[in-house]
Parts: sequence; C-alpha cells; structure tokens
Amino acid sequence: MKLWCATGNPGKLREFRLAGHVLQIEVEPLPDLKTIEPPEETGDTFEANAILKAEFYSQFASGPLFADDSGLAVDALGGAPGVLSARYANSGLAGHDADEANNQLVLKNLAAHGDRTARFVCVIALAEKGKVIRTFRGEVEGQLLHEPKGPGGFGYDPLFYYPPFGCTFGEAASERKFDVSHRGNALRQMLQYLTR
Ligand code: ITT
Repeated sequence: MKLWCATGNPGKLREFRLAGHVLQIEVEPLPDLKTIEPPEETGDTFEANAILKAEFYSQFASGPLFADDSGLAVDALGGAPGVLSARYANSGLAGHDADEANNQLVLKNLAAHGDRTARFVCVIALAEKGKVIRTFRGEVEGQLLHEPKGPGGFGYDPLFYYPPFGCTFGEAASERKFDVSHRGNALRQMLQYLTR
C-alpha cells in the first residue's frame, strides 16, 4: 500500500518516514511540495485544518494522501497554543529558531501558573482526489519543564517531559517517542482503518 503525505515541516516528515518503516507501509512525500503554494490554515480546530490540508494536497497526488494538523495544548493556558502552535510567537523565523521562540513564549506565559500539564494533539486526515475520507486523532499527556532539555525531536519536544520515560521527548529516541506519541497513535489508527 502506498500513501502520499504532505507536510512542509521536516520534523513531521522524519516521523512520517519512521511510520512507514515501523508500520511497514510505503509513505512517500508529495514531490514538488515546495512549488505548491500552501493553503491558509484558517480552521479553529485541528480537525478542520487537517481536512483542509489533506483535501488541498490530495488534488496533486495520484492516490490517497494524508496530512496532519498538530500542536501543543496547555491546560493552564486554556488549550493554547493549540492550532497556533507553529506560529505562536509570530517571530517571522523558521525552523529551529521559530521553535525556540515558541518555546520561550510558552515558558513566559506559563511562569505564573502552578499547573504545567500539557498534551500534544495530532489529527491526521486521509483524503483522495480532493475529498476527505476520514480523520484520526491521537493525544499524549505530559508536563512542561521550566527550561528545554534534549537535542532531539522538534517543536516543543525539549519542554515536554513524559513521566513514563522520565525524560523529555527531546531526550527520547525517535522510535520511543513514536511508540507513545500523538502522531504515532494517529498513524496507527489510520493503518488499522486501511487494513481492516
Ligand atoms: P505542515 O502544516 O506543513 O504540516 P506545520 O509545522 O505548519 O507543518 P502545524 O500547523 O500542524 O504544522 O503545526 C504543528 C506545530 O505544532 C509544529 O510546528 C510544532 O511547533 C508543534 N508540534 C506538533 N507536533 C509536535 C511534536 O511531535 N513535537 C513537538 N512539537 C510538535
């Protein structure tokens, strides 16, 4: 089975490739993604944005394609940064620098709060020829540290302490993160659906 995927985020792409390997499905990034103007993520929910991306990019694919909308929801911040996770600090920066600015803003906004519970959420939408087929939602709960720890992962991973591991997702090997993560969980649900 071959599935196309569409993301401009290299951290997500690494995890999609790992999914292909671990779950034994063929996951192919949509070629020429960089030449396609991405759709504006106007949805208020992860579901809405995942559907919007999958429906849009599947028009350029020769078969089924999936896209993910994901982020960090912090309890004490009323679920922020949520769907704005990628651009929370509005830094105008890209990649690792943008991630760092976003992490610093979460730390600043959380400084006055005692409760540091947060969850990562990932909604994957599967679509074909511009029409959504189904969505899959995965979540994982953790605690936000007071400073980033670990060189691995991407985004908010270095802040996200996962108690069962005794370390952050930034310190965990990518296969271990995939076993328990929001994205791993959503991808496994999609595979179950496809092989039902
Ligand atoms: P695409 O839309 O092109 O896939 P994006 O980075 O813009 O890329 P999102 O709008 O879904 O994607 O934003 C996801 C953001 O949420 C991401 O940039 C990280 O800041 C954060 N995030 C999501 N999953 C994460 C994970 O597994 N570890 C750390 N941070 C994550």
